[in-house]
Amino acid sequence: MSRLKAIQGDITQVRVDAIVNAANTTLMGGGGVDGAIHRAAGPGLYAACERFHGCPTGEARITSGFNLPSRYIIHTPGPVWHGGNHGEDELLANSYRNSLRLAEENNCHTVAFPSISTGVYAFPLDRAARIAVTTIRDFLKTDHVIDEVTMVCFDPTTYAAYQKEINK
Ligand code: AR6
Repeated sequence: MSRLKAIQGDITQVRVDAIVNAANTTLMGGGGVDGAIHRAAGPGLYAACERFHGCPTGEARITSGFNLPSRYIIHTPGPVWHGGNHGEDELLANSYRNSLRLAEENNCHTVAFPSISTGVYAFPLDRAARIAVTTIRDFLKTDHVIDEVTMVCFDPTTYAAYQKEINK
């Protein structure tokens, strides 16, 4: 059975060992999924994130899940789309890979991702889905900690793009 699946839903409601947040380099919250996660987790998350003093694009940091049903939140700033010739593909792959690495190090068996960079950061959806699915599958080949990765897609178009890529 595949260890990677896509569902449509709100990632703040999902109960897994770690959810990933599509953050920005300040890690101090924002709109989109980042805003939703901060609102649902409560003010403790803001205080925890403050201690990191930011995070470079493609890297990841982990905090507790605070008021969320999930145990941990992994924060990663994905790349802003600047046309595709500014290392965007590699940076997006780094966000997925470094998040999975932190999940593995923290003994997480179940991990949920939003569609990183395809909202405010304007990364083309089909290209992002291809990179996400390839990177997650490559990681899972050598990982023996993570049982299941779920792509939690907020809208039907995003869900269709990931579903198509997973079924290829
Ligand atoms: N659950 C799952 N997915 C969601 C949710 C949710 N509750 N809410 C939105 N999405 P975006 P980015 C989807 O813009 O492109 C923030 O301000 C959304 O529909 O949240 O990486 C940060 O602070 C889209 O499919 O993230 C950064 O400044 C996907 O999540 C910036 O936005 C990503 O959209 C990051 O931009």
